[in-house]
Amino acid sequence: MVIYTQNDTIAAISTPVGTGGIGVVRISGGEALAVIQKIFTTTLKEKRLPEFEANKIYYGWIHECHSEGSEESSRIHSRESLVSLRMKNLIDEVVLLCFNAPNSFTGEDVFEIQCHGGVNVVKNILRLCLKSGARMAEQGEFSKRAFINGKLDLSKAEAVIDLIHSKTDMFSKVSAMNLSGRLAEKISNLRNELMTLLSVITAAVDFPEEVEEPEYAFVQDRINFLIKEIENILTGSVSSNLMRRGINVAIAGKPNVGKSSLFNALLDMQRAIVTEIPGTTRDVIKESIDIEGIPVTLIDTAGLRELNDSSGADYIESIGINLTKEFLENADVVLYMHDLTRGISQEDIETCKKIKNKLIKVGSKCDLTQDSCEIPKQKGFSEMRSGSEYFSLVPDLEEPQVIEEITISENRITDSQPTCRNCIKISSKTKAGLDELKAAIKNTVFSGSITNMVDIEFSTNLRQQERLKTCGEFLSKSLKACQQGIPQDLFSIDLKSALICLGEITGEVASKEIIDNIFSKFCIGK
Ligand SMILES: Nc1nc2c(ncn2[C@@H]2O[C@H](COP(=O)(O)OP(=O)(O)O)[C@@H](O)[C@H]2O)c(=O)[nH]1
Ligand SMILES: [Mg+2]
Repeated sequence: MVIYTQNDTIAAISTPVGTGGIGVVRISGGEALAVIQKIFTTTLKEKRLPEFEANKIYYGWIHECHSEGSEESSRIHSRESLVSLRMKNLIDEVVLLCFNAPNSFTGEDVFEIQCHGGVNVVKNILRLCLKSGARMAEQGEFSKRAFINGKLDLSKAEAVIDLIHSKTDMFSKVSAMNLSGRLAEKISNLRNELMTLLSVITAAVDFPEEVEEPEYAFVQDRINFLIKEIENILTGSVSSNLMRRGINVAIAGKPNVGKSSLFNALLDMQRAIVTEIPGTTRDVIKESIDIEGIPVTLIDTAGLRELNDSSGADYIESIGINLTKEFLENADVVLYMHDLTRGISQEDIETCKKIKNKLIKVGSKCDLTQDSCEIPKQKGFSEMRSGSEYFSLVPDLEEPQVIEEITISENRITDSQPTCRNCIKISSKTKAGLDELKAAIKNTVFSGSITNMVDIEFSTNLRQQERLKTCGEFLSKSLKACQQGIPQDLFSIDLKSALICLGEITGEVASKEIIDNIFSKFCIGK
C-alpha cells in the first residue's frame, strides 16, 4: 500500500486533457522548485540552474530531465553538452508562473506550467514532473492542502465544486457569492454570537461568586435570534438543491400531438425528427436546457398508443412506448400534450390521472384553432381558415405561397371537441404560450412557494443543510429548557453541540472523513 504524506510534492494536469489553446500542469510542495529546476530553462543556452522570483511569470522551455546519477548525466562532461542534450530533448515552449509559500493557492511553493494544449504535451510534462521528484496528486489534493493551510474554508471549497458543476447562470452566480465568503461570513457571525452567549453562561457557572448568571429572558432572546437566522439561511435550500440537481421534464402524449416539435421549440434547435407520420419518435431523446434558472433535462418520448401487433413492424415502437412509461414514472414534471384540433380523449384523461401532481397539461397547435390561444402577431402568416377539408398556412406575401398542408379529417375542428379547460395552450410553430409553459414548469417545481429564485440569500448543499438543521434542533432544545427555567449549565451542553455544527460547515471543526469526502468530489489537478 502506498502511504502518501502531506509533505510530498504533488503534480497534476489541471486542465481537461484534450486539444486546446493551453494546458496547465501544476506542482505544489517543498520540492517544487527542485522539480522545476530539473525540467525548465529560461533560455536554451542557460548553463546554470534557474532561480525564480515569486509572483513572476517566466518564459522558457521544458526539456527532458537529466537527474544526477542517471545514464545521461554520466555522459555529460561539460555544460556545453548539457545544453546540446536539452536541445535534443525539448518538450515544449512554455510560460511558468511562480508562487512562493505561503502566498499561493495551496499555501505551499507552487509552479504552474502553461504549455501548448495538446494531449501528449501535457502528459509528457506531467511525466517529467513525476520523474523529477513529484508524485501524482490525488483528487482535490491541491484544494485540500489549501484548506489545511488555512487558505480556503470548507464552505468556499464546496462553492468551488458548485461553480465547476453549475449548469445555469443563476447557480453560477450564487456559487460565486459563496466563494467570495458570503456563507462563511454569515456562519462565522453566528458562531461568534453563540460563543459569546456560551462564555457568559460558562463564566457564571465556573465563577458563581464573581460573575452573575445571565437573565433567562436575555438567553431566550439570543437563542431565538440564532434560530431565526438559521431558518433564514435554510429558506433557500429547496432552490439550492434544485439548482444543483436539476430536474427531468418529460414530454408525453399520443403520437403526432407535437411532442418533438415542442422539444425542438424549447431547445431552439431542430434536435428531434418531426414528421406528420405517427410513431416517428421511437427512442427517448434527452437534452439539457436552462428554464428560468433551473437546469432541466428535457425528454422527448415515443407517442403513447395501443399497438395491435407489438411483434411485427410495431416492435421497435412498442419498446419505445415501454421506455416512455418508465421515464414518465421517474420524471419530476410531465408535460402531457393533446392536440387542440383533436381535443382531449378519455384515454388522455386516464393517463393524466396516473401522472397526478407532477402533471402540466399542454394543448398543442393552438395556431390551428380559432379561439384558443393568443397568438403573437407573426409577420407573414395570415389568419387561419377553418371548416375546409384542407387547411393552408398562407404567408402574407405578395404572391401567396402554400407553406404546409395539413389534412383534416371530418369535423376535426368543431365546437363540440372535448377541450381541456386548464391546459396551457401552445404553438411550437409560432412559439405562442411557451413563456407561460416555462413559468408553469417553474411553479410546479416550487409548488408556488418560491416565486423568484434570484431572491435566495444563501445557497447551501445537503451537507450544510443537514448541519444547519441539527444546529437548529440543539438550539430549539436549549430554548425549551431555558423557557422551563432549567439550570443554565445543563442546557449549555446543547448550545455547545449547536456550536460544533456551525464549525463543521466552515471546517473549524470537521472530521477527516468529512474533509476527505468533500475533496474527493474535486477532479485531479484541482
Ligand atoms: N400548425 C402546427 N403544426 C404542428 C405544431 N406542432 C407540431 N405540428 C405538426 O404536427 C405533426 C407532428 O409533430 P411531431 O412534433 O412530430 O409530433 P409527435 O409525434 O408528438 O412528436 C408535424 O407535421 C408537425 O409539423 C404546431 O404548433 N402547429
Ligand atoms: Mg415525436
